[in-house]
Amino acid sequence: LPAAALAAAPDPLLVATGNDIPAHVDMPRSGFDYLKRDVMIPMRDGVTLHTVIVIPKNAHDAPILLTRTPYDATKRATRSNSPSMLATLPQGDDVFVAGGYIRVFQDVRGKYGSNGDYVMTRPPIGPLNPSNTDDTTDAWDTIDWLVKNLPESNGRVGMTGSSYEGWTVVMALLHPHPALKVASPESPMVDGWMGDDWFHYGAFRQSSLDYLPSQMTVKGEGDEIPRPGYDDYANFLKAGSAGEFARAAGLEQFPFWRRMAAHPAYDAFWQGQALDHMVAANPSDVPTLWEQGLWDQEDMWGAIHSWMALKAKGHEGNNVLIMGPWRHSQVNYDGSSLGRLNWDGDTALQYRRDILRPFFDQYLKPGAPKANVPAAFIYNTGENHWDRFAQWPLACDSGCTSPMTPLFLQSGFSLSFEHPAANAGSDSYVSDPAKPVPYLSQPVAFADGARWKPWLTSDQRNAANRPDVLAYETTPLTKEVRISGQPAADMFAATTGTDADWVVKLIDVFPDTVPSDPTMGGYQLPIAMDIFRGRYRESFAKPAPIPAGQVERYRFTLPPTNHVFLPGHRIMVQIQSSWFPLYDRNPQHYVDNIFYAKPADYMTATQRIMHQGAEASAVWLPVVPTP
Ligand code: PG9
Repeated sequence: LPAAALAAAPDPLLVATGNDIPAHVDMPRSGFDYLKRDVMIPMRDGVTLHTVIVIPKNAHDAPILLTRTPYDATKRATRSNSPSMLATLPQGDDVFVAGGYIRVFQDVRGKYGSNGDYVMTRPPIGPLNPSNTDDTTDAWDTIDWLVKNLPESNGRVGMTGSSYEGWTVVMALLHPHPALKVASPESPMVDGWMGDDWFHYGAFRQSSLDYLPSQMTVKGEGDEIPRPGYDDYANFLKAGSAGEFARAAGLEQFPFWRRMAAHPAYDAFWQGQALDHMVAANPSDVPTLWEQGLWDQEDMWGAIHSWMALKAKGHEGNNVLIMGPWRHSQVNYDGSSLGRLNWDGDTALQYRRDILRPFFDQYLKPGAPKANVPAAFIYNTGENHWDRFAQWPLACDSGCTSPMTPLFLQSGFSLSFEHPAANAGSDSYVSDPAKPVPYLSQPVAFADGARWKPWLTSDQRNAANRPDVLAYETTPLTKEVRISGQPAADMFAATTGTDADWVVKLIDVFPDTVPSDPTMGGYQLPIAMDIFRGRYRESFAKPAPIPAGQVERYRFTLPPTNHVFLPGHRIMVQIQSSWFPLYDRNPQHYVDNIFYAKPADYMTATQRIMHQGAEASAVWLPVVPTP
């Protein structure tokens, strides 16, 4: 066409006019088995929260399953862009899709599409939160809106979510809306200092640092911290303290980092947001499944301690403990294996199908049968099957059917149930902060999820052979040792320094020959391990230097387990004073705030572990008879 003709009557199929993005687009959704609605739900203070609602086509009288998330509601509700609701929602929602549930994801205040300010795991209204809203009120207001505005629903709501999303479930339980009929906090972040994401018994988890810029640089998804090299062992060693790494990465711009760095001890800041204490002080009637993995590398404190705290106050009736052979959040994925370990089928699906869904149905679908759910449903990682317990733990210090049994360290690096003789001595090692013990063999990058996720099951032989790791083991067992509860480390130890970390690992050593899988011969499988920062031996709130050269007692519980050490296996206990770079290094010379330790503060120390008479170091095992 001549230019003049085109100018006079532009052909839109030939000439670009206007905006290529139409003002309104409606993509065809015929063949979709669900509807998706995006809404902004108003909270009591006027702030609106972005909420994605996925409704099965032709739904009526359907229950609602709600997850409140800091991880992008739109993305959480879109595993794939598919006409099938099953393919669209996350893998772990499979059983709820099959059950005709309405699925709701909501961005927490201040994140992604929601308005308002974001506060990291915002503490409940009170001394640490002087406002009128928290994630308890936001959950309440959301549930209130959902039951009034979803004509397809039956007015009954269940909440679920893992980790941070699990924390939002626990927050909702502090003052639940009457329509919240059932809940499942999965690996909830409950106490960031004692044993969830930020610290373990006061030792700081440097792996969490990337989380800060990824969550708080922007409303959406931020970047992780750029690294000078691939190996985080080298990156963190070069930086010095965790505080120095954080400063160099620009984290001092984040208010949450400044709060955390100012509170290295378990003071009012951490105590004031420890939800296990709060749920027990303010127990709800909502039937609740408290779930965590037996090798949960991120939040292994929250669920078990909340459930134990509720149980101690007599609220077992509506609170159930679930522990599968899983890494963090694996409950929502395939649970057939973890690291080198293979289970009897997809244990995560078994749990979702046989316990989670029937339990939710019972409370959310009038007329549904009563679910067959025991007080505790825990995988037996030695015998490879689920156990159903009418009560748990089976062994503990008091009130259980079996007492705890000490497994004593002995001379000659052996371990046995006999009390060591009065003069059986001690062993020592030199802990050098310049050469800390790696938690995984180098090179190790926190960003390498394939190694991070199963790391708690990793073969401990690399550590066992280091001169700064003590390894004690039994002879091959002639009969099984069955444990079901929480092991406890009980160490009598001295250091030439004035502060020290103690890492204690309970390990199942496989026989040299494993016929079913020869490459597993001699595998050292961690069953329960943790780290304890020595300055907190008398008080978590008020640290104190360790008197150099003096034997002190260190007692701390290890993560829960339900395991059988089989005949032919050995039991091993390893002890070391660093676990790097996962945990920041203890300078081994007392400084007020380890975040700000200077290079000159890091000192070599000789650590002595006693195993004699009144100083009989042991790991106390929840040993139970063979049923
Ligand atoms: N473990 C993660 C987290 C929870 C809460 C605070 C910080 C991190 C998570 O997986 O959500």
